[in-house]
Amino acid sequence: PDNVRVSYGTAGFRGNASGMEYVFFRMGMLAALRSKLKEAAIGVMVTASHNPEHDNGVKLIDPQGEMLAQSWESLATALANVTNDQLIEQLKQIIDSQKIPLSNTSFSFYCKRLQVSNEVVCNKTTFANASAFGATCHDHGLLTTPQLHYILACYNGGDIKVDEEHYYQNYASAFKALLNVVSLCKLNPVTSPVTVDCANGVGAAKLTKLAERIGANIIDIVVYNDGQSGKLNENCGADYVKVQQRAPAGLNMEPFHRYASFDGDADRLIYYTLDSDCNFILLDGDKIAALFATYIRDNLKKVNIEKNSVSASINLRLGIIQTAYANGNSTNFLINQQNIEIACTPTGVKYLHEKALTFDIGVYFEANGHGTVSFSLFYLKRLQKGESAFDPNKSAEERFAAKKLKLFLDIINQTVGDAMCDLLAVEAILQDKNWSVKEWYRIYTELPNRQAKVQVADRRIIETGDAERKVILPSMLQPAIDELVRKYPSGRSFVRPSGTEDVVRVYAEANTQENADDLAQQVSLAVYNIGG
Ligand code: G16
Repeated sequence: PDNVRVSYGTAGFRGNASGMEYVFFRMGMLAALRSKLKEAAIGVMVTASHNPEHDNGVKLIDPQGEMLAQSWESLATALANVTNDQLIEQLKQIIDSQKIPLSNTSFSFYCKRLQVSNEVVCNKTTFANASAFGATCHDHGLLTTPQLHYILACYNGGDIKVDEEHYYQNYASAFKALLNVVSLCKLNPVTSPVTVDCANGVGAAKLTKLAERIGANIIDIVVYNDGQSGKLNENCGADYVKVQQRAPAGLNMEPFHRYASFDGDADRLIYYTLDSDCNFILLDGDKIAALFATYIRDNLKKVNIEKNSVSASINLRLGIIQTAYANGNSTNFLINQQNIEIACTPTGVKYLHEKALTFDIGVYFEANGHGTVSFSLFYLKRLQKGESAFDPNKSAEERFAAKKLKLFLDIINQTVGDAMCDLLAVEAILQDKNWSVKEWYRIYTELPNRQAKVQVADRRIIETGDAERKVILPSMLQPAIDELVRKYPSGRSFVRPSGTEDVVRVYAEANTQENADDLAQQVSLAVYNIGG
């Protein structure tokens, strides 16, 4: 349409489903071209993730299950925005500039659908590829986003028969194996259930299947918001719970029970509970990252991997990657009390993932619950040595810790943040540590914080730097924020244009909830006054 410009944002294209057909159609073409270039299958994920039901979205997945290379995001944006008259010319430009061998044949890609009103666009996507570029299309039907990443990575890794069942079998057995080890070779039933709000999305049916493969005697999962009645992501789901800092509508909570929420496509996970005074306690991506990283670090200490290294001079680097949304107290806790290295990137798991790969063990989580862990090959090799039963230099404790680390690695979906795998990982760690949710949330206390959204005339006038912690343009905005922040003890605030919604996001934290709310409101007002 005239005057409409779309862009490949934080996680692909998003918008009202009714106006997105041409974007899907063209992304189908681009996926086929990328498939020819990479000589591998490319994923096409149809979802608007945490956005409301009337929205839809599309993103491409690269061969190893990673996000589309950033250099291709601008090609995607250009292709999506040309007029029909310019389309062929634009495709030719992409083919020439990327030196795409059009004669390459037999490359397939995966396509899936998630939300209502996707059938038509999805079919167009596959049709475009099949007819215009000769690609073979595999429609995997309804999957969570991380499942598609996983299946694609396995397929391109040579397992051409991989399917959804393979995913369940893989993670169910990894979870059972880890529990088997942590409970000293006998399968302990998990003592208390975990209630999971699935945001009325695809995760409900998938989590039920995964739980069935694990067995009710081992994990007790109660699915809430399974899509039978409520609307997708409406008053429920990880984004709602995190931003509103309250339970999904209609959920009657009990103190110290474990609750979790997925988002609509099940790539985000957060936990929450009530304390004895019925205060709402959130255990978000920061707390999950802290749990994972300290668990890995503590077991690494026991394995004493360095002693077993071929070269004692090579150290394993463990790091946590956060964004500006990470709570100030989580960063303090990790750096000052746990002595764990921290890195900060802009919002978008693609940035965190990239940074995580620079560590041997990169634990990355956005505060919104989107994250996973990446492990280097070097780490894997060290672990294999560490768990070897035949090395007389190792104690039983060392081998035991190495075994746990190896099995923990197996329940992680390294391709992308995966709510189901992350849930299994949290449950396994709590089981191993014999922790209730209470011990977990007490590892540090969050600074009170507030997130807000502001609608302005054009959010693209805001440009940020320093991993989105500072506003560069408009130039008068950052001094205004700095002045407001100075008024509040432990105050911190930043603003950034969203890459998935037409809003400017505002984050504020301070010593009290009242001050955090106040600061968020003042900064929102400054954004509105300057942005119009
Ligand atoms: C996507 C991205 C996340 C990002 C979120 C919000 O999540 O994958 O990395 O944090 O959007 O982005 P923004 O603040 O730019 O709107 P999802 O779960 O919607 O795919």
